[in-house]
Amino acid sequence: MIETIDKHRQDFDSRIHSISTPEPLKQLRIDFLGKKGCVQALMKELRQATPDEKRQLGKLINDFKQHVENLLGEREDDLGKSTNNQTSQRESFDTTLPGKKETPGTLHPITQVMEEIKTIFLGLGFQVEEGPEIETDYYNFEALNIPKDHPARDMQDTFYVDGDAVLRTHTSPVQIHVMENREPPLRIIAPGKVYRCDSDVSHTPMFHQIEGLMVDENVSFSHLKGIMSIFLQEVFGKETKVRFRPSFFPFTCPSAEVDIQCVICRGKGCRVCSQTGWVEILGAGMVDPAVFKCVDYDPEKWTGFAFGLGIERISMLKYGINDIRLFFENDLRFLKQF
Ligand code: 2U9
Repeated sequence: MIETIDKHRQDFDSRIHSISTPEPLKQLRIDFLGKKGCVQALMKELRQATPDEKRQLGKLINDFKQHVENLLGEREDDLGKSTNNQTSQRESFDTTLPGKKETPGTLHPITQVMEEIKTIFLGLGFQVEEGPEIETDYYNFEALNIPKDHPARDMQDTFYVDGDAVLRTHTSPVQIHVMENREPPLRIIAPGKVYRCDSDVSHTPMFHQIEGLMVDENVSFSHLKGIMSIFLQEVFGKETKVRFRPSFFPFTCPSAEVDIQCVICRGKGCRVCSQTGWVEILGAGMVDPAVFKCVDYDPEKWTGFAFGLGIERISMLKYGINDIRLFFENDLRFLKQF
C-alpha cells in the first residue's frame, strides 16, 4: 500500500504541473479528492489493515491528502487570479451607465406626526415628559379615579404583566408621577407607546398616544377649548371646524369628546364620517378633583384640563389611511409615501 500511495503522489504531481486552465484542475480534484477518487479508495483499503498498519498507513494517507489539498488550493488560486485579470482587461467600464442610487431612510409616519404634535405643544409652552411602559395598578388606574371594579380594568383591555404590574393602557401615569414630584403651575405633554388587548382595522395591541395636562389657578374649560382648537387647526388646517360633545372619563369632569369637520369630505358626509360630516379626534376634560387629591394638590386652589389622543388615529385621518395595521407591516411601498 505504501507503494500505491507513492505512485498516486507521483501521478498527482506530474498532472498538476502540466495543468494551465481551470477545467482540468476541477477534474484532477474529482479524481483525487472526489467520492470515488483515489484518496477515498485508499481509505477503503485501509479498513482491512491491522491496527498497527492502520496507524502507520493512516498517517501516510492523511499526509498525501493534505499534500493534494494544498497543491490544488494553490493552483486554483493562481488560475483564478489570472482568469480574473484576463476578464477585467477584456471588460471596459461603461461611463454611460446610471449610477447606483442611495435610498436614505425616512422617519416612520407615526414618528413624523408625533414630532409635529410635540412641536405644536412646545410652541404653546408645554414641556415633554416621559415615563415607564410597565406601570403599577396604582399609577395606571387607582390614582386616575379608576377603582378596582371599573370596566377599564377588564382582562379584555389590559395586559397584566405580573402581580400588580400592567402594561400602561394610557400615558396618564406619567402625569401622576410628574404631579407627585412637582408643584403647579404645570403644562406638560406625555407622548409614548400604550398597550391594549385589541386588534382590528382601527385597533392594534400597541399604539401611540399623546396626553396633555395644564394645571394652574383659574384654568377653565375655555382654556381647554382654546388650546384644543389651536392645536387641531395647526394639524388639519386653519379652516378646520372643531366641536365639543359632552362625554365621560373617570379622570375628568366635565369631559368632552372633540370632533373635527371630516377631513375627507370637508363636512359633506362620506363613508369615513358615517355621513355625519364630523370625525372624533380626541378626548378631554377638566381634571377630576379626586385625581388632584391623590397627588396632594389642593382642588380648591388648583384647576386643570387634560386631553388624550391616539397618534395612529390622527395619522389615518391626516393621510386618508383606512387600516391601522399598515403602520406596523413595514411594507416599503407604504412607508415610502411619507
Ligand atoms: C391625568 C388626568 C387626566 C387624559 C385624557 C382622554 C380624555 C381621552 C383617549 C383618546 C383616544 C385615549 O388614545 S385614546 O384611545 N383619551 O379621551 N384622555 S382626558 O386625562 C388625564 C390624564 C392624566 C392626571
